[in-house]
Amino acid sequence: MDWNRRAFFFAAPFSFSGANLARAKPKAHFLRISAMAFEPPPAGLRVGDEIEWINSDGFRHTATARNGDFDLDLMPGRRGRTVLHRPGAIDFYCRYHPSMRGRLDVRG
Ligand SMILES: [Cu+2]
Repeated sequence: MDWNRRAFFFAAPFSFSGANLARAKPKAHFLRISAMAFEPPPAGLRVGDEIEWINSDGFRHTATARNGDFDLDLMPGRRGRTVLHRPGAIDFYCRYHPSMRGRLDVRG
């Protein structure tokens, strides 16, 4: 067995595991803010994924995690990204309008 064949032989069980590859690849999700509200949070969030927050409203808003994981301040028309670092439920709100809130459910 030459070196190339041997490398293929050992790598194959991992490279053909499509489910593991799909799970390892982080995704970007979008969460829009408009009409003084966060749109419903995306489903299927996983650790390592990103949320892109889009402020489509005419007012300044924040996306602020109650657990301190993120705090984005977004002027009207601006967007920003946060990364999900840990599993669990993350409650978020807007610091300027505390009645605006939502929850991200992040799986490990
Ligand atoms: Cu706000």
